[in-house]
Amino acid sequence: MTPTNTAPANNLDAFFMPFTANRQFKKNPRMLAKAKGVHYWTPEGRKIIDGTAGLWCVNAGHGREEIKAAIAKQLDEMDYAPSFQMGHPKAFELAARHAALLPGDLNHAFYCNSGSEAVDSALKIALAFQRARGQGTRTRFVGRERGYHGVGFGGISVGGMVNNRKWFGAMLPGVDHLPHTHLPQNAFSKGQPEHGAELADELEKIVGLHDASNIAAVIVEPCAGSTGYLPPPKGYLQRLRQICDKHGILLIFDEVITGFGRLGTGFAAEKFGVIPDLMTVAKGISNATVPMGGVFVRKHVFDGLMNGPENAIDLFHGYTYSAHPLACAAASAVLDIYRDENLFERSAELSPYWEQGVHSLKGLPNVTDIRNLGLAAGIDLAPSSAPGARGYDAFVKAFELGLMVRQSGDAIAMSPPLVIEKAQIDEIIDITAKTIKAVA
Ligand code: PXG
Ligand code: PLP
Repeated sequence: MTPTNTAPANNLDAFFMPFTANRQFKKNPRMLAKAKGVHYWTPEGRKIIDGTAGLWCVNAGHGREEIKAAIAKQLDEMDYAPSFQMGHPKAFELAARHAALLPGDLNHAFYCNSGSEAVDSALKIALAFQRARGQGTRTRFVGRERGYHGVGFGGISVGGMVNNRKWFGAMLPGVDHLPHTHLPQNAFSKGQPEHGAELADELEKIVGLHDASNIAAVIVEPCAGSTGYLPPPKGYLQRLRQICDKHGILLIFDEVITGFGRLGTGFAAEKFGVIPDLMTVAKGISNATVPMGGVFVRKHVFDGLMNGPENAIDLFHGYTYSAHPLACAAASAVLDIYRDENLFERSAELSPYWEQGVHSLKGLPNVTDIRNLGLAAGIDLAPSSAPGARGYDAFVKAFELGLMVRQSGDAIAMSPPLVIEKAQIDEIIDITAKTIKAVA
């Protein structure tokens, strides 16, 4: 049929919304029509403060003119170019800039279009690397309970969120999960919790069960985001790194949320002084203007894949839109903003104020835990009638009161744009307090 340009007015039916209760939403939609700085506006003109940087992604704030100009310029020059057996300058320039910015010898960049693609790419790079170095029996992966690694089959296999898994039987074979690190004795910790480093030792048990010669890689979020924000216990990531090194297992940090300034450093790897072998990123890489993801790879992994004949393809993997020129242009303009406005440092400077703000909510009805690290936080609420009901009510109430938060079960998470001002943090905390009281 020929497309018509007369869309039926107010018909919300056709859009199959992702991660949404479609019928419930369409009865009472929450629409966003405009965004600038740290605010959204509804179509009716109601102003909403963005407590979550969109979905943890608009780190430099909305409507950045510099990014718009860079995208427009690129679109004028060249809309699209393939990256298979050819290239365009912006991709190489961006990779060199990322390599310079990354800690340690994470100095090669593979590009894709989302965090989910980044995770699948990283898992495949890990397998290919192990095989290329003559250890092709290393095919197993280790993820972690309460981990979120996107929605590809690889990502849900290593991920640890039951609803994202239970509907989709066919997953990667050969995956084990470390225990999560959300311990009751750490409740209301400010920053990294004290207890739980020893949970990394569970990896030794998994090695004992399968033998290291069968394990390709471990993947964890250095600070778990989607399941309510779980900062790593002190010493945990260091221990994980040691055990991986001891057994020749690659360590993958999924920094889709923690990357690009969320923790007050460029990357969590820097913050914790732990360099993973592979790092996945997305979201803040392009400030969410053009979809983009990436896998940053350490020298030894890259070199390990360069061992075949020079005229042979090194990795049989890539996307039509790998290193899309518009995404590269956007990502480069975003790096200029991060640099010129010192946004990673700004995130670090604001964190104590943010920490004080979120922990001031302790003592409000049903608040059972508050966690923070960098410019993000998770607040657990006691369940009401059914699991997730109070969390959902809080999300809806906050939106009514003019604040965007994220809900995960009965936890709410917040991660404002790094350009947020102190007075706006006060506003976020104030509306959150009103929300929590309203859903008591
Ligand atoms: N890894 C991590 C650690 C993530 O947080 C992905 C992979 C997947 O990225 P894409 O771009 O494929 O969505 C993510 C994404 C939430 C929420 O509410 C979090 C994400 C996405 C949507 C919602 O916490 N994280
Ligand atoms: N911070 C970010 C985000 C960057 O992208 C860069 C360089 O690209 C730097 C810092 C370093 O800036 P300079 O090279 O001007 O010292």
